[in-house]
Amino acid sequence: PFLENVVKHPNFLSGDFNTSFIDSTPQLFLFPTRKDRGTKLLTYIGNVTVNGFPGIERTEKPSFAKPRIPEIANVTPTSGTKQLLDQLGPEGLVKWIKDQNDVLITDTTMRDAHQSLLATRVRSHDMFKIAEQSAHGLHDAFSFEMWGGATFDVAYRFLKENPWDRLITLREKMPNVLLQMLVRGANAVGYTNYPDNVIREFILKSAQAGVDVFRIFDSLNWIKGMEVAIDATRQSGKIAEAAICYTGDILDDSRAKYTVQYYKDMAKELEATGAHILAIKDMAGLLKPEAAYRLISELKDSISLPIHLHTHDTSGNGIYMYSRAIDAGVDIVDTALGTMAGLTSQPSANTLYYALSGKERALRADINEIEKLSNYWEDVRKYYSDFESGMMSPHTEIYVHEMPGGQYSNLQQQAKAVGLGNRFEEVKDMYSRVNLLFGDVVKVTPSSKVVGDMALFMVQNDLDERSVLEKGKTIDFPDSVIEFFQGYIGQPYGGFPEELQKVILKDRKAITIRPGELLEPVDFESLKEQLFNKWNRPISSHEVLAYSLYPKVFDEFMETTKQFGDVSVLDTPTFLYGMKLGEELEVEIETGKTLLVKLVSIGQAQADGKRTLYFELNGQPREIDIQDVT
Ligand code: 3PY
Ligand code: ZN
Repeated sequence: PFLENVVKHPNFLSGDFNTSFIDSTPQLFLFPTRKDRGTKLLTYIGNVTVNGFPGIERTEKPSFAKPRIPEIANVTPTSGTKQLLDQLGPEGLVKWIKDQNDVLITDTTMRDAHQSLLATRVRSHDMFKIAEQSAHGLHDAFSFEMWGGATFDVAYRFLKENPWDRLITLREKMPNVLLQMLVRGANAVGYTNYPDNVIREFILKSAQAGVDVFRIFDSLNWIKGMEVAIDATRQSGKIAEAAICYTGDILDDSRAKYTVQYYKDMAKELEATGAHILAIKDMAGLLKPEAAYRLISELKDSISLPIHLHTHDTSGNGIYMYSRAIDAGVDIVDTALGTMAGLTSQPSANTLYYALSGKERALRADINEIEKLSNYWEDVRKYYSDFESGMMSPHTEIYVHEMPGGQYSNLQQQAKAVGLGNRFEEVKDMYSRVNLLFGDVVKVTPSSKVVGDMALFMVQNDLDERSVLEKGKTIDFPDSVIEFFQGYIGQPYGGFPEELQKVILKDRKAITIRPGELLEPVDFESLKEQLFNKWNRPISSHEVLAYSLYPKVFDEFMETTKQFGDVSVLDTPTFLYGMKLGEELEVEIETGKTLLVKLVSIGQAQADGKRTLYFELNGQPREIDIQDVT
């Protein structure tokens, strides 16, 4: 077990071989007894059973059908793009993409699809159960997008699991296809700018842990905000996919700011900056079919990079739009498995497969395998039904308000929280007005949040464009809006509207340089030491990075694991709903080690609000006291 622990140790996997981590990692020699782990898990289960899970309507644990898992032969999956990258290097892979005529897909099921449909709540447990099958069934895919964006902080914050473990395990189980992540440029996987050395270290460690393709964007399409991440990716020997966020409408002459020329100029600059692939990131699903045809055709004539197109199917036009982009020669498109596709998610791979039948450029895929993988996700999606957005049909109003797929339900929640739940129509309308007030900006995390915060603020305070300018000197604007106008998330194309900037900033200063140039580098060694002293155990470089990005979230995660242990081993219904009286279940706490848990009874609440839960753990009675806070 020692060797097994060592090779699974995050420092081993993160490439920190140089340090004497074995000597400095006493936990490798501590094999927690079943009792410790068992008690902690029972405490978690007891707590969810009594108090529920945040965001889940409290009902008794529903009965879910066992997810349909396709059977696969016990052989290594057919080699794919990962082997090509290893053999040919990034440049060779780029040449391979350009030399072949079929349409390639990136499967987003494990990242953007659930980020956009289920508030990013899909757990690693459910991904691991289908990972090997996905590697077999989708061996022809260009990549799996399965990391980055909001998945990093949601894993720690809400799922109480380590996102690095997700990456490392998926890498092991999916060795044949490229793994791809979304990086918000200088904001990494956060909402604020980080020091350059944090960005570099984050990319290096992500590359070592398994990421091959880094899709890098800036929330204002400000290339300066992307340069460090692009360079770090190249330095790591991985594929730098630089993204242009698509906004506005190139078919609408009255929207003169974001023209085809604007996109072509940016594409050329990104090519010169060292991008291997160009991504068009249509984060709100605004790109219309003929616009796609025109944009992709003109980009193909202007640059020599392969083009990778991303969209959200909110309007329902996704497949038609892809079809036109494919006619124009797009190389790769993002799709999700059918049962995790459509609406605010990506267009369906299954649908695209049939949409292209009879066309010259086909989707090279085994549709039967894709259908089987989709069946699995149809079953698993039911676990997370409380996190569905409630959108039932395509929404073409997206073309008017331009809100990114993932923001819609979020802003709806924010509106409810400040008492504007029944004025959401006004909030959406204000969102597009704020966009114009700000000078028509790119809206994607984190700039989209700034526009959303301002829209809520204006509706709440009965402000309009005129009163903001006239009374603004006496108004305290939301922090995110002030920081935006200070230049702390970068510089918008065309600059800030000056009069509004003065009103919002008052006597604060704005910067025009890269925020990263002003931020002190993080001293990782001393941070490691600090965290070691705080948590009284060795800290891996992954943990140091997690703390550098999200100090509070990381600390809370450490507290939770101290109390409950590793809850990622629980099946999702138990993780979200706890147990039913009399229920028995098996929890595999590590390969070959299973706990048998039965919930026997739940005692009455005592005067202090505590209840005793009576379990059987591997046949032995066990009592757990839980504070009832319902
Ligand atoms: C993210 O930044 O998480 C996004 O998905 C943006 O579209
Ligand atoms: Zn997206």
